[in-house]
Amino acid sequence: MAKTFKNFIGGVWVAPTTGQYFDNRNPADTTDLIGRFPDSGAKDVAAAVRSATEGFAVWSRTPAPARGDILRRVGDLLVARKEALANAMTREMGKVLAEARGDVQEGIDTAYYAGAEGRRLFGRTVPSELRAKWAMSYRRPIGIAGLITPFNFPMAIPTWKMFPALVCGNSVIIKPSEDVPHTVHQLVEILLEAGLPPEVIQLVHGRGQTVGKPLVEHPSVSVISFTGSTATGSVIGETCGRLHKRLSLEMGGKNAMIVMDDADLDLALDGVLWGAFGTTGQRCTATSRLLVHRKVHDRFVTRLADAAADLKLGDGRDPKSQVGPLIHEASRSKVERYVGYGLEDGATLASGGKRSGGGRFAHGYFYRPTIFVGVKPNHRIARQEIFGPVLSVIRFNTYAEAVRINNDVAYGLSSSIYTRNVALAFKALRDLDNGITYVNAPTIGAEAHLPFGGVKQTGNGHREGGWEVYDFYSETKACYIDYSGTLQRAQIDNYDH
Ligand code: UN1
Repeated sequence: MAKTFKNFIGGVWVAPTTGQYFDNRNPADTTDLIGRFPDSGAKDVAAAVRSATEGFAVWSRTPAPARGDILRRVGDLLVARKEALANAMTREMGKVLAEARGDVQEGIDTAYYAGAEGRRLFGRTVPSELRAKWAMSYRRPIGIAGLITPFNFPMAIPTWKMFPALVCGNSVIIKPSEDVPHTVHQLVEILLEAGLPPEVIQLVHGRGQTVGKPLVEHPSVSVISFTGSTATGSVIGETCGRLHKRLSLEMGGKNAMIVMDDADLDLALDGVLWGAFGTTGQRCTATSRLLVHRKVHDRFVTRLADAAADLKLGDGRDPKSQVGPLIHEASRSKVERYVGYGLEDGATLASGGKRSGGGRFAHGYFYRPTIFVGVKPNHRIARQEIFGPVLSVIRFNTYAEAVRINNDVAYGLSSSIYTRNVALAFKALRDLDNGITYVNAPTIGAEAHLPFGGVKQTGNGHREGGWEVYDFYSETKACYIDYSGTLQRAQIDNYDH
């Protein structure tokens, strides 16, 4: 009998008011039922908001260094349980174990960074334009933060949002993706064990329509952070605009790697295999377009197609597997649909292009790493996000053309260039219109202490991770202290003409 899980609301683990549950299954083997999780509704969200309001009253008055201490203990617990958490993550999400360990490590890095930030959270002290007057700013907590997280980084992305929100003094309501509820369940257990006051965190499982929507629409939730599709982000953006809520959106990508004719091709080959097929292509940062200079195109593409055909597909918990399954059947059907579009639009399959079924693949959502060559920049597979193991190769003639192709899509998350020319590398940092650019590394691999996010339809101007996210989760107050003992009128008494 699989375990039935609960929400965490009001400081206790509780069943959903709906009485409904959904199954969480292993995408590499759907006969493996991990557990039944609450299919909650608006009433559960309302109860979470009531509790988070009490949590905010306590937590916002707790000194920030003390809040940081709890995050540091969370980091210690994540370190101690890294292996078990990674195993459980692979079981519910499918990514290979080495990557699941990396995902937990990103949570650890985020915890220690947040822990230290509790002792900084800098404001600014600046001179006043008037005599005997002090001027400074400091950061205040905002209120309740509603966090909606995706399936592809079951630990890292929830921690990117939750830890800075908490260190800044906000209380949190999180709705994790219904594909990976178990990882966040364990994360909440760890937060409580580390000493977080229970009302400060609420976990409400369920679907976007029935939990995400009421969370975004609830007038008492002042901050929303969402990672997911651009279509859902638009709907959330409209709601938050109408209700004047602070909102951070992290959405799609169509990230390109550029291989110049002077590139180290061995390095570029390792890079593109990792960037395109790591996490089975299910990263916002995945390398989904490969732009190759015509002088090296044919030889590079031949090697690439052979190497991709050799990648070993399988259960992520098998140490021999290099590529795991997709998250669910809808996602595999989407990949199939796009492979169809690639062929219809006139591209040529160089590798993959089919499901892996039968035998040990019979009960999983496996799909072969797929490469299209002869792709034109206007093909659908070169413009739309697929979120699967499909790489579109485009041939180019000049650096300027590569930049144009890179920039001419709706998204702007990450990009990469392989070259031995230092001047060109710096030019690319200037010219590529993305939030993140890598030189001689693929489009994936962001580190927790730098800002993460993209331009154009990837985001709405905010960043996760790094120092910038602390601006997002805090309000700035400007403070003036006049100790002159007289009325001093700014802009007037100090300029008498
Ligand atoms: C994502 O793609 O959704 O940079 C997050 C990376 C990871 C995080 C990716 N550190 O690929």
